[in-house]
Formats: sequence, structure tokens, C-alpha cells
Amino acid sequence: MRGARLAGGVSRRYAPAMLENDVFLRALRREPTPYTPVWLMRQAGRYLPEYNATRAKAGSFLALAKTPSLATEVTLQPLERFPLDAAILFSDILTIPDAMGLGLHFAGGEGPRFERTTADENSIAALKVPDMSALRYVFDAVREIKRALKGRVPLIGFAGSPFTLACYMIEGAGSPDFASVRRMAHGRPDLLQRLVAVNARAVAAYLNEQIEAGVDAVMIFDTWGGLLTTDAYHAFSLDSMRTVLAALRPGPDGREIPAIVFTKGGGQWLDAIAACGAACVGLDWTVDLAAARRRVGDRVALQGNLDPLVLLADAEAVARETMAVVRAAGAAPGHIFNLGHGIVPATPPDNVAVLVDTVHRESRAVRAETRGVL
Ligand code: 1CP
Repeated sequence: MRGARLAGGVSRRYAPAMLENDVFLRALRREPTPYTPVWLMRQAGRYLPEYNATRAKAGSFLALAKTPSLATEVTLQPLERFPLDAAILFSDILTIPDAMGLGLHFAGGEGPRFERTTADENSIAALKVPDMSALRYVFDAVREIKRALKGRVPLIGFAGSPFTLACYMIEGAGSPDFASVRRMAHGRPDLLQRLVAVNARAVAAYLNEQIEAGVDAVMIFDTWGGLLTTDAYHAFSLDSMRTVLAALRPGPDGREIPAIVFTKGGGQWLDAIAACGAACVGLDWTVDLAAARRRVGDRVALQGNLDPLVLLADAEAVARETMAVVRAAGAAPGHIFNLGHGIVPATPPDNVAVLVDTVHRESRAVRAETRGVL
């Protein structure tokens, strides 16, 4: 029994979707795995020269994201280089506000910008859940990626949290502190509540379409929830993510689709996040992973949490810091190795190879030590 598990690979019980490597999904269910699965936020992106080449061919980031064959190409690029245990759909969280008609564009080399914002009574009252047919390019990409993956590894679908989407919709662009959003949280909580409620319905519909198209897990990126006070975090971010999670449907073959929730800066709310209905909680690099595991026990899987800037140091430091995260997670089932936030464009790809290799090797060693059969 144990031998079959250690061998990894296809097991009837664990791989209803007939995946060659389902270690990531087993870790999400907190089942024992022969090693710790690893994938990286923004694993497809500007640190890879082949990504930059495909993006140049597409003409712009949005053209790339909206062309399923190109989105498929870049989704697979990191998997060709590194033995990652999951793929993530190449897209962006801002596809939803774009489909709501806010006019998204990415000005050369900069972050996202919207032509229109939803920062007042009228614009928020006019806001509607977009017709999912406007996002068909995303669901087509999911189908094409699933075909191209041929069951190699699971595919993660994703969306922004209702609150994080509201941040960009109110501000109209990125911001270091989203001051106008926080002002609204205190001055016009009713307006922010309305905006977040529409977003929650849109995010649920969007993730359900991705599930229908074949993703094996979903992740909600709450990049800006950590900017809020504790009360506001509950009212505007966590509650709306709970609503989304409760509305998610099983996959087309009836299997439950596990969800990962990641609130950057949310470490102090770990207990509440762990109870929101997600299978897994993503942690940023400021959180003590061993302490987090002690706090949540075996209630949820944990994902994280290497500081992405470690990847800018030399290979020796990458190996050392990676090992420290693997060891902090320990041998208990339910850890998925990741960065504490997205990989930065200046990352040398060779350091990513060192990271992935170290996670696989070191986590096998930790399991062997725990079993006392080294
Ligand atoms: O120029 C380029 O090529 C664009 C860079 C880029 C990339 C590679 C953007 C613009 N989006 C993406 C892809 C992306 N975005 C993925 C792909 C899958 C992966 O490999 O991980 C994902 C999951 C996202 C999610 C996303 N987009 C988030 C949440 C996660 C996070 O990093 O916090 C956020 C906040 C965005 C908005 C966004 N899109 C792009 C940028 C530069 C930003 C940040 C804007 C800002 O606030 O300054």
C-alpha cells in the first residue's frame, strides 16, 4: 500500500482525472505524497526569454492573454524548462472588470490602466455581472491548455478576489496603498459593499466556467486584502471570498475542485482564512510557516512561502533558503511549495531550476528522516 503511494504517478483512487502527476492535488487534500509539490506564482512571465518572444509576437500582453493558442504556448513554457507539479492558466485577474466594460489596457511596459473607474454612486449602481460569453477566450484557453498538457500535471484556474478587483476598479490602476479604496471602506461602506457583491457573483460565475472547461483546482488572488483593518478585511474581502467558495460547483466528472485562497499580508488572520471553505491557504513570505502549521493543524493545506527576492541571490542562497522553507513545513501532509508572491522579472531562470530541484530532493529527504529509514 505504502509502496504504491511512494511510487507516485497514476493511482486510481487519487487521479480520477487520469493525471500522470497528481501530487499537487493530493497535497491539496492533505494526503501523503512522496515529495512536496511545487509551482510558482507568475511562473510564466517576463523572466523567461521565450515568454518575451511570444509576447512580442502577440503585440501586447492583452493580445497574448486573449489568444488561446498563445496563452497555451506561454502556460506550457515553464513546464518545458522545470519539472513543476502544476500549470496555471495564463491570463490575468483584470479580465473580469475588462468584460464589465471598464476598458483595460497595458501601456508599454507599465502596469494595467482602466479608461473608466467605478468610484461613485452612479457607476457602481450601473455595474452588472458580465455575460460570460465576453470571457469565452479564457475558457477556450483552459480547454486548449488541458489538451496540450495531455494529463502531465493539473491545471490551476484563477480569479482575483472580489475586493482586489474592486481596488483596481476604484483606483483605475495599481497603487502602493489604494488610499481611495480605504477611504471608501470607511466613508461609504455601502458603496464598496455593493461593488464587492457584484464582483463576488462575477468571480463565482467565472470560476465555475473555468471548472466546466476543465481546470483541476482554482486559486483566488487577494493581493490587496492585507491593506485593510481587521474589521474591513472581514466585511469586504473574506466574507466575499466565502460567498464565492460556497457557490463553486464540482467538475464536469463530479469531482470536487479544491480552492486556494491567498491574501497577501493576511498572516494575522490565518485562523479565519483557514475556516473560509478553501482547501488551502496561501502564505506570503512574512509568515512563519512552522508556526502557521501549528496554528491550523490539519484543517487546511498551506501554500508558500519563499520570498521571491531570494531568487535574485546566488544559487547557494536559493538552495539554502528553499531548504529552510521545506523544513519549516515539516513532513506533515498538505504543503505546496510556492513563493510568497509572484516571481520578479529580473529572476535568473537557472535559479528557478535550483529551487525546483531543491524542493523535490529536500522534501524526499525530510520524509525519509521522519520515517527513520534514511
Ligand atoms: O508585460 C507583461 O507581460 C505583463 C506582465 C503580467 C503577467 C505575466 C501581467 C500584467 N499579468 C500577468 C499574468 C498573470 N497575472 C498571471 C498568470 C499566471 C501565472 O503564471 O502565475 C496571474 C495569476 C496574474 C494575476 C494578477 N494580475 C494579480 C494577482 C497576483 C499578484 O501578483 O498579486 C494581480 C494583482 C494582477 C494585476 C496585474 N496584471 C499585470 C500586472 C503588472 C499587474 C499588477 C499591477 C499593479 O498593481 O501594479
